[in-house]
Amino acid sequence: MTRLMLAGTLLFAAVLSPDCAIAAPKFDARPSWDAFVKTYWIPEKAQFRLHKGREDKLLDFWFAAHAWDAIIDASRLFKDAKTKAMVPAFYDAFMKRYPDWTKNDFNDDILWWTISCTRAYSATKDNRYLDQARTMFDWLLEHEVDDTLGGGMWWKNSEHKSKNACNNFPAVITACNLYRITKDRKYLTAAIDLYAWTRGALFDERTGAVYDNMNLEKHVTNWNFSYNLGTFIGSGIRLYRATGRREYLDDALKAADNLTVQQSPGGILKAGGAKGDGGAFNGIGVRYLAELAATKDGAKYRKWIADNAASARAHARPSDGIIGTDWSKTPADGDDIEGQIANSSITLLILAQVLSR
Ligand code: 7K2
Repeated sequence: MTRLMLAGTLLFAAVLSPDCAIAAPKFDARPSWDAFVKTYWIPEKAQFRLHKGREDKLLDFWFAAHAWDAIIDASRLFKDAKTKAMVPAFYDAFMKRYPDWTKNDFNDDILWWTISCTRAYSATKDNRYLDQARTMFDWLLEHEVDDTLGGGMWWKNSEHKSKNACNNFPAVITACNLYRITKDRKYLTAAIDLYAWTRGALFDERTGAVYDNMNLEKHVTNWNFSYNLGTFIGSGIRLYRATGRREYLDDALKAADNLTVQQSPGGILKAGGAKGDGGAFNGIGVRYLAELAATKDGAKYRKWIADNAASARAHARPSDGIIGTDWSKTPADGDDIEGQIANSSITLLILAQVLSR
């Protein structure tokens, strides 16, 4: 073969398969988002239902925060008027349901919402979201952080019996977001202190696992959930950005390895719960892994996100396009896929599209 012939063959190959040779194909989450909205959104209530085809239960306090996060993501990605209008509509309807968040015993629940409020503020610049995030977070700092056990924030405001990963890392994320927006250093100090205590109490440096909580007897419950890995990653990324200290990034990378290797046999994340709280965990894990994957240091996780999203979408239920808790198994028509589960899956697809651009 002459050199000219070889060049011609290569050129021909590139023209034939430009996607493979040059860029990965773009992932389109829109049809899956539309299926999710069609199945779970109740327009008259501007909220999501818990069960397909029923209106007796809406997504509750903490599931609603993650659903609002998905709305915020979708509005930024798709940019259409209908999706954008869902951001304030959902918030207003939620505030009618729960006007006073301090009535909720779970500090984690309040913190999922303070995170979402800072995100909604960044997306819309509507000050009500920022004011609400600050008011609630300042209240938590004042009443729920103390030196018992050496530091950290209590899990519940109705009783002080344990300090948990599920509230402390969301507190770090909120504090970092508030610091970025307001430049008030009290938030950075709070983030550094809360992270230091919780990392010391609950992070396993050897395996990258993030344990669940420490109780008053200093007993550590060593469950290692994807949502806690996620918020630990989100905390590390933010503190690395705010301080430039590499150790925060190294922590995040270790937890990301735990999530994408130990928690992902065969490369696909282990299924979340088939009902209840566990159904929301994987969406949270993926949210912060995707943030890491969007950075140069975390680029190696892009393939995991793309693979998981492709597998999840390939296992959408043919009758309604809804994706269940197991991203390698197609749900049956009779399966009751709760809204927080479908929301976890659509979150993965939306973030995969964001990363594929
Ligand atoms: O024990 C805590 C937490 O540390 C643990 O990870 C999970 C495991 O269970 C509880 S958190 C459960 C509450 C979360 N907030 C909303 C409440 O309705 C919910 O019961 O599942």
